[in-house]
Amino acid sequence: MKKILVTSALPYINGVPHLGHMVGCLLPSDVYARFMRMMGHEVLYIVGTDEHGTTSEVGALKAGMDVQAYCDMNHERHYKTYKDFNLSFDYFGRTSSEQNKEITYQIFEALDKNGFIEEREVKQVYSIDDKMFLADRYITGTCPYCGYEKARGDQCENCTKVLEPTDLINPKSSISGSTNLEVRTSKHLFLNLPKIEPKLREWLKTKEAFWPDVAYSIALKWLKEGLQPRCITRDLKWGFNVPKKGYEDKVFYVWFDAPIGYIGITKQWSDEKPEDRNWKDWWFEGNDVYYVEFMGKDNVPYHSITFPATLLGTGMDFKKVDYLKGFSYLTYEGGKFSKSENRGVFAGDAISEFKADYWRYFLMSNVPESSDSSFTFDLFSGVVNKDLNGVLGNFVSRVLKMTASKIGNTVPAKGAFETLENEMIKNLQTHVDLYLKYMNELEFRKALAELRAVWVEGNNYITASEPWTVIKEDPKRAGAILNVCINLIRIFAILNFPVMPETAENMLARLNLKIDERSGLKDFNVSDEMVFFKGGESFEVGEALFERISPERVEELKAKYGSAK
Ligand code: B3M
Ligand code: ZN
Repeated sequence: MKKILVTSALPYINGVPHLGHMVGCLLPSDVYARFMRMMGHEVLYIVGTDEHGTTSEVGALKAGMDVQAYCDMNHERHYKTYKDFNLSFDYFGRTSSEQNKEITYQIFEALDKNGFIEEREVKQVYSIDDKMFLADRYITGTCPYCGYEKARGDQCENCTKVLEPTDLINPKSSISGSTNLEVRTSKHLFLNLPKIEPKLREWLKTKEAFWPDVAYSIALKWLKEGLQPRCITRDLKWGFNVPKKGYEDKVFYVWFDAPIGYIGITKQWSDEKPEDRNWKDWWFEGNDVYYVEFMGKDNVPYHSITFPATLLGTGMDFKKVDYLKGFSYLTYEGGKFSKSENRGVFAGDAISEFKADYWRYFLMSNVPESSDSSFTFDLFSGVVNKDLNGVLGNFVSRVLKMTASKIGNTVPAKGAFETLENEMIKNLQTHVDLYLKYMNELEFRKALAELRAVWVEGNNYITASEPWTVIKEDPKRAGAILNVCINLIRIFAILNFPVMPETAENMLARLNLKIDERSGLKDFNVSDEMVFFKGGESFEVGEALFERISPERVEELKAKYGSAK
């Protein structure tokens, strides 16, 4: 048994999560956490809201609310959305918590003591019309590196290059659109990344063989381009005040305290039950902890360079990421999701249309692992109708209905396995082994293809064994075939659980069973599992597992959520 720490990029408090956010970190982190629990490991899965920075100040201003109240309200909204998607985090915390403040201060003080913090005069963009310093994301302009015209002052989302606001060509305020900007000078604190670089390179080298390409290559690209000292303070009100003389009026930059938030949230979790939880067990001297982080590729530089450098600079033995899973993007009907243009399916809407598992399955089987992937309602309905209804749902209802009508609502007696069964079990074990292997390796697309192949084996088996014909001549053998099929329903449910927890529980409930979340997949052996039901156990047929999506419904959905431009 291993201790596995799982974190997902912490969503910005004022953002409205869409399917791209779900698939680009949150869902895969949940699938992985569930999977690892079912493999018998001790998992701690941490998520929460990223609350500081100008975006929150601006959001609160627009909502006419105090920033704290605005964040409280939105924290609840995020929490509800992720619960609706059945994310199984152990704690959903906040980067603005007292715990995070305490740890952020400790880390800052250690960095300062070790000589990694330096003071510099900086030029900052002040918006005369908005009467405020425009931080980072609130300045847009042309990226000096790739020419992308809508680059933000903190990062160009086109080439992923991290920027300083003053790098932008033709900058304007994205709050008011004003170009009436001027550059003012003030003193700020910088994290001296070049000074930490030797330690960082040494650490990063140990990841080369393990990290997926998307993540490692971004980290490497950053190092090649040369690290610069990074400004970690801002002239804002909402944030942790900087505990250093002369800087009390400034706050830490959101990207300084946000990743520390993983630690702060772990402490929130442990403070709730200090008698049996200790955040330090997960974050210090963590040779017994395997730490996996999930995020979109634009987050990779912060998690592969700045955050590890921050931790390394403290000289304390903080746990650092062991495996960094970075994702590309999900497109919506060939374009981008956009709240302002009302294009795309946002997480709350998604749940109002279909239950979480429809989305979970579609998104996980199309997760943008090595390149961007697309969401369209045509693709979505195809997958729901073909895989979920045609293969999985069809198998379950066919088997249970047939058994109920021909035999009754009890599982028929088990019989001796014949060649058909032995062949099927062999094939199934092959797919199961691959499924477990790919899940272990975080190769989700491949894993989901194997999961589907598992269901297909069930359908092939029932087609080949023809219990509806056999029953006329040999009811005992037909019963034995249906016994195998009902055992398969249980097996499928267990295998489905990390991806489709609700469906799995629904399938098991028909068989009067519950899922074993804490080790159900450990040493999963198909032959052993195939003899779980001996016969005589009662079951219920239940409703269809999934609804089919008609072409008319697809058109309605496209019209409702916007289609490609
Ligand atoms: N909130 C950025 C994002 O949502 C940021 C992640 C923080 S992770 C510590 O893309
Ligand atoms: Zn660019």
